[in-house]
Amino acid sequence: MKIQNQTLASWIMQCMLVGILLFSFSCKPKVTEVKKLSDDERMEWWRDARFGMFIHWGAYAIPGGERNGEICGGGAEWAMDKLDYTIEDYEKEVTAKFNPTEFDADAWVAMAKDAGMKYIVLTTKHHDGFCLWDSKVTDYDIMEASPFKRDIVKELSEACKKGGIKFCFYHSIVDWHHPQAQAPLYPNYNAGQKDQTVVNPEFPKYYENYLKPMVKELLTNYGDIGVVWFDGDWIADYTTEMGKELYKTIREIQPNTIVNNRVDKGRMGMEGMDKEGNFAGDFGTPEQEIPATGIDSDWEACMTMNGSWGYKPSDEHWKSNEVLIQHLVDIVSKGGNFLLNIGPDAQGLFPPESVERLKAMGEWTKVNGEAIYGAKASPYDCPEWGRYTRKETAIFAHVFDWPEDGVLRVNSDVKIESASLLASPDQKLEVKKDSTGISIVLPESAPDAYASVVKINLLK
Ligand code: FHN
Repeated sequence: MKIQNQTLASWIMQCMLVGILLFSFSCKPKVTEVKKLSDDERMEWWRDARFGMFIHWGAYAIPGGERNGEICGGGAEWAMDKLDYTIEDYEKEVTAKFNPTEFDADAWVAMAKDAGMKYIVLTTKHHDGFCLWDSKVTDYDIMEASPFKRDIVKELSEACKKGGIKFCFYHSIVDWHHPQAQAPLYPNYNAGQKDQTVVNPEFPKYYENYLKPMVKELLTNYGDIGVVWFDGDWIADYTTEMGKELYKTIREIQPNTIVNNRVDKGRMGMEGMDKEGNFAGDFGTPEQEIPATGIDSDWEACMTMNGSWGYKPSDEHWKSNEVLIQHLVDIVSKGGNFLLNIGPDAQGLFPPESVERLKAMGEWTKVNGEAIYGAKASPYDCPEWGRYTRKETAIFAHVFDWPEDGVLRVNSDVKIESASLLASPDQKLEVKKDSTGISIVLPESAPDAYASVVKINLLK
């Protein structure tokens, strides 16, 4: 009987052990084997995408660049610095009131997709230090410091996944809220760290115990991250060693993630490309400007629709649809990507002016996307009538100025098999060759007011 009891007891123990094992396996998140890609393979989706949406969103949407009747110059996301909030004022008047109940991640993704954008870069933390995700590293986040208590990064990353858009995140190295990120002699939040000789001895602690763990958290809890987009690289406290280490850390967690060049110290100001030297980062980041000519490396021009990254209702200097569409073409013709910004309001809605522009870009990309996605830089100088982009078997002539005589003069090197407008692909256009060069006979009026695209199939 004793023996039988012992056998029964050990059998029960064994069953319990197996049960515990099975339970713990079923609770573990599925780990998918990640194949480490070569650099070209890793960059492929991004090089093909060409067009993405930048979203500058945070509690700064509440003041919208205005405080007590004063309007700040430049970007409204700098309100904390420019409108002289103390940290306490900002927490009370701004972050504690951030409750964007109209936020609908699926609607944002749908608008990006309809515009023809292939990826979204969201500001997870801007210079004001407020975090849009449920962070275990800080309480200064959407769950603890604001009444909203919804993890915005989770909602948007999931909506992106569902919608087939790459989710990417922006993260500021500068932090005007964290005590260790302030240069002690500069109570003005280390905003621009105007005197680069002043050293903040606390900054390495902020880097090690705050910035790095946050980046790790974002890379671990929100699925595949397309791009990590740093900003605030200019402060002297942040070093090239930190940048290189951060880059390595990111690639260790998600080997195929792409990282912008502001992770290191190589950026040449707003021009955005790397200085000579050994710097970490996968692409250059010209800001509010487009290089004059093509550049033989990866780059992405980021740009606002009006003059502000964050929501700023007083700024009515909206770029026209024509300018935005022609910027997209210009950038792709020079081998770059276009990251176009939206500054949602404090309720979580895109400003109507932005929605209107996104729609116009969507109408254009629906007809002419073939000349953008997967297209490469023009092999020729800019023609006077517009721009060229190219693919393996075709050249695309983007005509900004429709020729009055109805004849498009193209580069004399182009070996044309046939030509047609992307707006009416079944209608072949007449191609003429004479002593003056090669020309394509166009219909009387342009199918698109801003950029009509002629696809030139090349002779094999
Ligand atoms: O200071 C920021 C600015 O607010 C905005 O985020 C842009 C986007 O590229 N970057 C900074 C300046 O380089």
